[in-house]
Amino acid sequence: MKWSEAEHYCTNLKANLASLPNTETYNFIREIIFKATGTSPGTWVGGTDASKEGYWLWSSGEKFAFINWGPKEPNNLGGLEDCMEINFRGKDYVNDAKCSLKKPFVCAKRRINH
Ligand SMILES: [Ca+2]
Ligand SMILES: [Ca+2]
Repeated sequence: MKWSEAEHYCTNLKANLASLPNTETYNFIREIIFKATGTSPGTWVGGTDASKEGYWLWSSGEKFAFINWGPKEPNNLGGLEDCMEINFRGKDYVNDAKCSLKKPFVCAKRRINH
């Protein structure tokens, strides 16, 4: 799905696209994708800078303090990349990609709901 469609799918499940607050969570999400598919396809997670260029947020509203971008990412290629993709080209590499691309995605629910 497109990033926005994927986020909508998640909110219908009272979840959001997964946020990656730390390296542990990042590794865990990559692991469950690999366990589920046997591969590491480019996958949407909840990071976006669609509302303000260069100002990244998690769709869940969690504090954004992400440091695991791939080298030279986010590069906002062509001025059009506002959505966060992990496993870029099957690699351990986080990329900003064009939100209208169709990719698999991971939803996550917070453990504690306030
Ligand atoms: Ca951008
Ligand atoms: Ca990029």
